[in-house]
Amino acid sequence: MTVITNHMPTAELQALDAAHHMHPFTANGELSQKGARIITRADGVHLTDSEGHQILDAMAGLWCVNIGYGREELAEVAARQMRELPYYNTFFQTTHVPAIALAAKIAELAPGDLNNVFFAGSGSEANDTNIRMVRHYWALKGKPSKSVIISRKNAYHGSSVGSGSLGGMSGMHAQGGMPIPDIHHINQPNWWAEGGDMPQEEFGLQRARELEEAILELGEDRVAAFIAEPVQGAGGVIVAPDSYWPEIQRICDKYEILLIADEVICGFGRTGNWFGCETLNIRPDIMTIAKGLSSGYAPIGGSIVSDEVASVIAGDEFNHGYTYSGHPVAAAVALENLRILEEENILGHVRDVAAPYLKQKWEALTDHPLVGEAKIVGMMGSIALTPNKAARAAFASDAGTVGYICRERCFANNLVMRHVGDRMIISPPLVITPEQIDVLIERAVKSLDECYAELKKKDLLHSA
Ligand code: PXG
Repeated sequence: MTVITNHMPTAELQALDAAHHMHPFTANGELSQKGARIITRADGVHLTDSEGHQILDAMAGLWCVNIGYGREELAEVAARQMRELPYYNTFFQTTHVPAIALAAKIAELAPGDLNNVFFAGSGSEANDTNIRMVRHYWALKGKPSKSVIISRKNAYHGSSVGSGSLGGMSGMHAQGGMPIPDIHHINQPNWWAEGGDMPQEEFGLQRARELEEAILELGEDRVAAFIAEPVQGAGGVIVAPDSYWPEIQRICDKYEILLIADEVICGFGRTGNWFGCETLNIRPDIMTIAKGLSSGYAPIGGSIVSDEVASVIAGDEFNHGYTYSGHPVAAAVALENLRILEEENILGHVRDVAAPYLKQKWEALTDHPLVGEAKIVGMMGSIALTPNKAARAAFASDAGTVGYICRERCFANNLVMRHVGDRMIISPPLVITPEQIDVLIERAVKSLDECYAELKKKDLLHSA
């Protein structure tokens, strides 16, 4: 038997990892040469690696550790639930207390008539549920031809065959036979990269109206739903111009189109409200949730469904569900996470303290010679790196070359700040303090300076 402790030398752990562990979204051959960084502990907003480095995690894990690491209460709740009822299903006319309590709590927090929860184990699973649910909804309403779901290029909705098809990541579609039929993608509202000479608000309207054009082109009788993240996360924290969402809402209202807000990143305080659609004034029929629901302490996701849609679905057996739908341990952990978010007024901390402070510091990064635009909503932000701000130019090098260099500098400076192409993104734990934000910004500036120097040295400061 292989016994692994934190005291095993890093190189040996890396060798075992390289020999047996296939990493997601990774060129594993390349990684095995280099060796993965091994994270051993975490507390608050800090990670510790096997070499003892203290790293400020400005990504909250993978956009999920909203309450920060190391909350003992969640560990205790999990242990208690495992002793009492580690598992039972919710399929055959049974239920259990954690699933009941969590569904009721989510219904209380969700806006409008979003009062019904279908649980899943992840965001991907929840979006698979959504694909089947909206199509089944229209079939039950006597309109089975309404099966097309409209989504956006550069959206991320998960990695299963269904949710990956909903997403608009061309690199994913190129592998493994995606997308599935009847998914249609329109352009994203990314003004910095795609807006050309158009004023931002006009561009926002134009991109929203692509939804209307698609509905008219496909035929209203073919379209089931439109799905979008309130703020695109994995696509690079793309914040739509202000004109975009009101127009999208108008179009969904005008045509018989269900609106699915993918709140997997935006939900549970990330934008300063419980849900991103409250921040952006969107009225969805379904919301996808995961990540911040449990602050990542246990895998759980779900779909929050309007009374109208749920009542139609209730008219028939919905042949769908997962072994771990509403898993009692995950549900108990999520419930405790929501209690902490609520009782410690963490959303208030975001709105009144952390987000205004971070916004001011983040937007000041545009003073740096490499930084074009800075975007931020609540506690998710991005900066676009550019060789020429006035022209909003992309680099001549392959997209992501510069972003990767910057990310490597950040890692070396004990900061987790990710890159998506040549945009740098952050999504720190919501509990981050102003002092910790100062450290985040200090390390980001140092990394940008070092990146700039490296680009000069390597002669990479050219526009495409
Ligand atoms: N919707 C959105 C908006 C997401 O961001 C999912 C659905 C899928 O959730 P699961 O739990 O199945 O992963 C996500 C996940 C990245 C990255 O590189 C982002 C996600 C996942 C993995 C990597 O930023 N988001």
